[in-house]
This record gives sequence, structure tokens and C-alpha cells, in this order.
Amino acid sequence: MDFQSDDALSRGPFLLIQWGSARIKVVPYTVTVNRFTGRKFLVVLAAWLVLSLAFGGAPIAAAPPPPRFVTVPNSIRVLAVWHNGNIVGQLQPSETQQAPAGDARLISKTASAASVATNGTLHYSIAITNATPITQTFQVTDSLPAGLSYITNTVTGGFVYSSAINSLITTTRELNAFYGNVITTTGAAPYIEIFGKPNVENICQDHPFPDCDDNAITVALPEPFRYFGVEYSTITLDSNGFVMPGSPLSHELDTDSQNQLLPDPSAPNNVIAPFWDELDLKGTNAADTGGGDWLYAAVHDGGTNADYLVVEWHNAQKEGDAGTSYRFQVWVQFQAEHITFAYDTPAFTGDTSSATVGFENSDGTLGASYLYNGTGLVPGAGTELGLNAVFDTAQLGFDARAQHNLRGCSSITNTANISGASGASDIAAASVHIFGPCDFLPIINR
Ligand SMILES: [Ca+2]
Ligand SMILES: [Ca+2]
Ligand SMILES: [Ca+2]
Repeated sequence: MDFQSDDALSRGPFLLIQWGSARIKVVPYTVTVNRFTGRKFLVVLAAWLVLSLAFGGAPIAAAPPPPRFVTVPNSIRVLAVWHNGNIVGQLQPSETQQAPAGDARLISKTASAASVATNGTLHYSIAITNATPITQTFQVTDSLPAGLSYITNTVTGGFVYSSAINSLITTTRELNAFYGNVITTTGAAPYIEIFGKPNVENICQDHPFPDCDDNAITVALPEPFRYFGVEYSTITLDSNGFVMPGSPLSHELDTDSQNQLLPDPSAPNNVIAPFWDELDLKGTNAADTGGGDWLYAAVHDGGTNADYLVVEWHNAQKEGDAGTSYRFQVWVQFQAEHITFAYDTPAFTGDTSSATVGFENSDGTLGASYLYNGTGLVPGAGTELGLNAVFDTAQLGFDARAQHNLRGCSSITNTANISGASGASDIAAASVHIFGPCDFLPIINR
């Protein structure tokens, strides 16, 4: 595939006029005209005609587009290297990061301020998300604590205030099950090889991987990304055609060569798989029979104007089959929840009947497979796929007035409880400090 190096001349829109070896760059200039026949317009038009005549009809070329794709110097650091689920290289445990269990909360609650004066008004917001693979019915109860009084006619999202129990309650509500799929996406970065480009790490060759088979590498990124709503600054790359946000548990990668129908709660979890199969790359041992390279780089993509980690499997070989070759990438956008797969033309020389294309969350309960062991769709040559995770949510809210209790420094903690017919439950609390007399006492008395 074509690769354009960075060209300072190509930044920003402009016209490029070329005559022989001479080039004139015309940058945009905005002229305000009150009417179409305004004097300024005529001046610009006259200048344009003079220029055109002077160049004798020389072609006036539109500016080339900004570079679609540039590998950039980066500060990606290796934290650990793995073989068959065991660490075989350096490890900086304080910097590794594991995915939290239950990475999507059912309910969360926020107050409009961290502190408020007596008689001040607070707005409470409550968000409920169905992060389960089944439809859930919910009821929310928010009992107001002492010092907090509901302000009439401020409920939103289905809350009802009951003065008898001084609480906000909902009727029973229903939220749809989580839905996920892998979709053909437009506008995502295409497959452009990073193999052979500057600033690219060739993983098999640069680490103690004599066989480069069933290996993984955990790296710290210069910028974080999000996955299932969780922010990560580390990611693990596995040679068998997938990545995992965060760092794996010990032995979690023991079975990394055995692709799963995603989601699957068995290890490994948090798998994002552009093409998970029993791959065998070319290691540092000259006698290694595997084939292909495995690479990563930080990339700036001019097309989407964003920065990414790109991981590439370049002519990767299937274990025991020297006639196969697979070329694909995963793009992880920094500072966003946006992960896409890109496939070369052709993407696969060899069969695709034992691979998984898909994704799952940190406990393997949510996700989707686009392809699994021949069932589903084979990614088309030159296409891009995106991860799509849809959660049904509800938003509730109300206003309340805070009163200091006069018995000393106080904070009010307001708690919302959610209970579901399917057994799901959760609690969220928001604490607010109420300014009162104690805030003006000597600090020793606090
Ligand atoms: Ca799994
Ligand atoms: Ca393998
Ligand atoms: Ca190998």
C-alpha cells in the first residue's frame, strides 16, 4: 500500500501554482464583501486574472490532501513480555493495570456541587445502565437524608416524590439487554502497512521470542484509551491475533492459542480480536519455521485527524502451514473509545475456518463475534470493521435544598438504590459538604 511521508508543505488547505521549477503557495484569504459587486471582490478577481494570464494557463493544482498516515516517534514502554501465560521478560508491576471486575456499573449518581452553603440548592443526577446480557426490570428508590429537602416539581426521568416516606421512587421500568456487534464502518483508518516504516517496533525481533509463537507483550501507552467505559493506559498484544486492554492475570494467557466464540467467560478475557487463530510468527531463532512479522507503532492519521496505537500482523503464518499469510491491523484511538480493525487486499491467503473476529468485556459476559470457526462473515479485503456496544440507559434527576444540621461540620450523603426483578441491584451515593458554623471555627476544633 502507498505511504506518504510527512510534508510540511501539505499542511492546511491552499492552492499550489507550479511553473517550471517555481512554485507559489496561495493560502486562503477571507475577504468581506457586502454585495457580489463589492469593490474588494473585484480587486481579488482582477488579481486572479492577472495571475492566470501571467502563468499562461499553467495548471493550477489543488493542494494534496494532508498525510493520511504517519508513524510518529513515541514513548510506548514495554512493561512485560509473556510466553504461554508466563512472564519471561521485564515487569514493572506497579505500572500494570488489570481490568476491573464488572466494568460497567448499573447505576451511578452525581451531585451538582461538592459543597454548598446552607439553604443552597443541589441537583442530583442518576444514571442507570443495563450492563447485562438480559432485559432487566428496575425500580429506583432515593430516600432523602436529614438535612435535604425535595424541591417540588423538579423530578425528571420518571421519578415521583412521596412525602410519606420522604423519598424519590420510580415505577418498575424496563431496560433492554446489552447488544453488541462488529460492523462495517466508514471513515475509519484503512489498512496501510507500518511494516518497514520508521518508529515501528518489530516485536518478534526486538524481544526474547526465539519462536514468536504464543507470545504476548504488555506496553504502557503515551495516552489512555477507553474500552467498555473504562480508561486504560496499558494494553497487552498477543501474537495469536488479538489485544487485551490492561495486563493479564498470571496464566490467563495459557490458552491464548485457542480462539473462543466471544463473549466467553473463560480466560483470556477482555479480548479484542481482528483475527484470533493459532498463528506462528518468525522468531529470532534462524531455525524457526513460523512466518511473518508482528509490529506496533504510534500513528497520526490525517484522515481522521487522530492519534492511534496500531498493531499489525504482517504476512503472519498459521501454525504448521507455511503456505498461509494473513495481513490485518487493530487501531486503538487515544483519548477515545474507538477501536477498529483494518484488512489488507488480500487479507488472507489461507483458510479462515478456525478464527475468531470479535470482542468481549473484562469478564467475558458481553461482546460479539463477527466470525467464529467458519460461522459468520469473513472480513472483506480492504475493509474496516468497528466494535459496536449498545447499552440501554435511563436518566433520572431532582433538585433538593440543603440545610446545615447545626450540630457541627456536616456532609450529606444521598443514596439511590436500584433493585431488579432479575436479581440485579446496585447502590450509588453522592456526598456534599454543607457549609455551617463550624467552617468558621479554629481549625483545631474540626
Ligand atoms: Ca474470554
Ligand atoms: Ca500460536
Ligand atoms: Ca515461530
